[in-house]
Amino acid sequence: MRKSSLRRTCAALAAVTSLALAATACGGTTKEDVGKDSASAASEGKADPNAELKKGLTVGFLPKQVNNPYFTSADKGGEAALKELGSTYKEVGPSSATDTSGQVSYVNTLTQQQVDAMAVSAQDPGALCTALKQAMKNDIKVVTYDSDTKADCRNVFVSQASAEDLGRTEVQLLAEQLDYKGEIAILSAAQTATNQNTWIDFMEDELKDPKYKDMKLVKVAYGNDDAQQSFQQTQGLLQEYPNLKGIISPTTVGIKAAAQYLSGSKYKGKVKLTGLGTPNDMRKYVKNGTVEGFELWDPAKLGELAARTSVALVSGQITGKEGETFKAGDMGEFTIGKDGVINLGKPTVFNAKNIDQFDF
Ligand code: RAM
Repeated sequence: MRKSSLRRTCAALAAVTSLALAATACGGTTKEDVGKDSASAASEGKADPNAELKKGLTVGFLPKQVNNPYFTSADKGGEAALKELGSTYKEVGPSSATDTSGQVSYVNTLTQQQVDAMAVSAQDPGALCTALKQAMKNDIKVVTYDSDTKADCRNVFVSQASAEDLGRTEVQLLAEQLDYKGEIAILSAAQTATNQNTWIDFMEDELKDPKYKDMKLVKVAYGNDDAQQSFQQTQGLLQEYPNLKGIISPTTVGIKAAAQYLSGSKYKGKVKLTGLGTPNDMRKYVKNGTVEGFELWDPAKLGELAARTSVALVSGQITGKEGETFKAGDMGEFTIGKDGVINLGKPTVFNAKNIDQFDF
């Protein structure tokens, strides 16, 4: 048996049996080894940009939440790219965006199944680390997309756009809509979500600029990427803060539920709403005057880039180090930035003028 297959069989054993049993069977894989930092594994070897892309690979997608239309689009993009590249796609994942232990089990499942790479959108920055390091230790490439873990717990993070740009522009969009005045709130996803929390940090920083001195962030509420909870949180915000003038919801599930609530209430058009939404979810709320403008990237392109990055890693074209470049098919060339982050590009701002040009 090749060393790598032996290691991967051991990973499978460790994931399905007790660690002690796996340690015996695999000649000394100890609990300590399992928890060890695998950052070196992440950047092991030298990148060969001319290496041929491997075929016949299996890449597992593990979104934050499987029944979220945003991830359905993202993962479909991944599936189409893998098919084109002659590899196999599979998707596993929890149905709730707050099931972190479920996500850990799914990482272990993919490790047991000895996939070649996994693309993961993390519900929590740290909770998946041990399981992801175990996967990397066993020659499985780990890409995070959409929502990152810690940098040493994956090879590369495929980011939708610069987190700083996203956070700051959402505040700018809302400020223009409410003329730089009034109380505002944020309706986020899960309290642990790495992506939303990073954007919120930049929103809070942006609000420190004196030009926002007449705007006040009164609350960050969490709808857990659940339609009903997000709807109720919006209702709660307006009851608690009757002078609320605007809401930023940096989640496709949250912004849709908030728009639905506002649209059927006396606040329609008066309380401004922006954030991150899909044009297909938000079209009717733009047309009926509930929402003026919001932004997003194309989720399918994000999934496609995650798939192409996974295959480039397994093929040795990249290892995850800053400065490495690779060609992602028709998407063009990408360069790995600081901390192993690849940016998809700039988001699009949607409003009544352009929304009909988009279908996702
Ligand atoms: C939701 C999820 C996802 C986020 C989008 C904007 O679908 O929270 O992680 O990127 O919104």
